[in-house]
Amino acid sequence: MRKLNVAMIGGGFMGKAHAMAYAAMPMFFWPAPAIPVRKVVVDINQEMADAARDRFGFEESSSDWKAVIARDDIDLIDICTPNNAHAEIAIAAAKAGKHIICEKPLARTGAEARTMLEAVQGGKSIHMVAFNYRRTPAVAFAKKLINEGRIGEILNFRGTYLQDWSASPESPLSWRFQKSVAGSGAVGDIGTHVIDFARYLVGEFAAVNAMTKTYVETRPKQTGGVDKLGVGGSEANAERGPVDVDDEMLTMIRFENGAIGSIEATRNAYGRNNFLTFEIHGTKGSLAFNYERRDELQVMFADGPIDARGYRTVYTGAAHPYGDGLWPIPALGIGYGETKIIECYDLCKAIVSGEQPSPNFEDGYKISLIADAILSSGETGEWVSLK
Ligand code: 4PW
Repeated sequence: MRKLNVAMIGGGFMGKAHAMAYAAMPMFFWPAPAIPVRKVVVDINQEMADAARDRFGFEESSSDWKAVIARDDIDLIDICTPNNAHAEIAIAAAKAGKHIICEKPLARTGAEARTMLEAVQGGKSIHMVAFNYRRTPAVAFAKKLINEGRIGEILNFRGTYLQDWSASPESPLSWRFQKSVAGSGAVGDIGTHVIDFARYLVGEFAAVNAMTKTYVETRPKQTGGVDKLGVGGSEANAERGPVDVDDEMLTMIRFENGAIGSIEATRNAYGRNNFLTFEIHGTKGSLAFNYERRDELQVMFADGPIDARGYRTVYTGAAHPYGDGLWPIPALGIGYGETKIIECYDLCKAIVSGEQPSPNFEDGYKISLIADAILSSGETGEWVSLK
């Protein structure tokens, strides 16, 4: 069975998710399309790289990503760094002819994303952006129902991504709140996941009209490099630094196919943990999904009996997308880990077949352009065209 030697750059929170997926994928999807080998993990210094090697089961560790990309025995470069490092690493990996998976968002801006797309165009690299949530079986099932016409023509899309891990003003000033590193705040960090849902399920954006807002103007400077997502990470009475990104986005959408919609995303929503949702209404029915209840898809087909109208819950299992590799009984529980395992499965299939997966760098570029448009509209209050 083909083996794929993986070099993972970045051993933090997303590195853990990706490393777990490389180890577990063949256990779920057997025979696996290929066996990922956790060959080298790279981090910002050798001590952190050694710790990631030991923790995540890699054979080697390094603090020199350029040397690792130059190795002939590496097949796949996995970028799990903060956003400001994505472009340089991905462009070098493309030039070296490596396959690439890059964490989302692809880049800090559309212009930066374009340089990454141009680097892979015309080459043989398989490239993917890790918008993992579309691979939740319930979301993939929604896509199947839409493709089959089960809800008819889509009229509208309503998406949210609400979290509260940074609602406290004492949540540290991590890289996610620094424009030079992240590119933007809620828009790029979590809004892009909903944009990916909307493009995947409804279609291309024609225009957006948005509001953006920063609620917390300063945060305590973070101690240490680890991205704690709001829990701890800063000393009591630490010096505070300025926040120069958005905490909230709220946008209207015109889709190219005539549908309309909205997206709201913020990390300042006390009471909401990972409240990633969509609701789609069509001419023959509706679909609704809430990631916090990710085994479930709410479906309503308008041709049902009038005295039984309403949403009903479908629990995903063996009869649904990816069901042949996951758990045998519906509602046994799909987790964040399973979405990354499925992502790894589809990436390995793509590398073996040579067929580009989605979302790839072109999707990542289009999503970055939409994020730019939302930020621009948030400044002007005007509609911004994507055409
Ligand atoms: O991509 C997002 C991250 O930036 C994830 O969906 C969750 O929110 C987990 O961490 C952050």
